[in-house]
Amino acid sequence: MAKFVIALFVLGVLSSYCNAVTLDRCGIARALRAQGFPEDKMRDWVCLVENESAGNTGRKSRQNKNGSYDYGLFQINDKYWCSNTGTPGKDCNVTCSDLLTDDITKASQCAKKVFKRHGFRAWYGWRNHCQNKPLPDISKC
Ligand SMILES: *[C@@H]1O[C@H](CO)[C@@H](O)[C@H](O)[C@H]1NC(C)=O
Ligand SMILES: *[C@@H]1O[C@H](CO)[C@@H](O)[C@H](O)[C@H]1NC(C)=O
Ligand SMILES: CC(=O)N[C@H]1CO[C@H](CO)[C@@H](O)[C@@H]1O
Repeated sequence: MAKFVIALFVLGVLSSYCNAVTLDRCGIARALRAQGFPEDKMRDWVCLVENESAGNTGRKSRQNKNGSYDYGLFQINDKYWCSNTGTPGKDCNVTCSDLLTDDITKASQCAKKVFKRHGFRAWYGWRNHCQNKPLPDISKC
């Protein structure tokens, strides 16, 4: 049983890597619009995604100092938000590999939940590169 579960997990991780895409600036903006992110904060979101994952939906971070990892376009942390056990769970009720696919529906819902609770300040990528900084020009997207 354990082997089976591990095999499934490995398959899941592999297939999610295969399905990953890297989005450029306008690709990010279009994908976020399709997920209903509000236009008045779009430049902040695009900046955040560029700095957190460089637009790579399949990005998994290296291990953070506190032992956690960050997943996907929004680099969502597995300490509170996504489950590493293979069954959906934690505050976003998803597996972490759900956050690595090219379908960003779940990752987007989860990011909105993080935002609702903490705002953009939840993301170091935003605090360090976007807050009080010139934001990306998406007027042609
Ligand atoms: C662990 O570190 C990551 C990245 O530095 C951070 O996003 C996360 O909130 C931290 N988790 C805890 C429980 O401190
Ligand atoms: C979590 O998601 C699963 C489907 O992935 C669903 O069946 C379950 O009801 C959800 N649980 C909560 C607490 O929302
Ligand atoms: C490291 C990184 O991705 N930096 C980006 C942060 O955001 C600014 C504004 O969008 C980009 O110009 C940087 O390339």
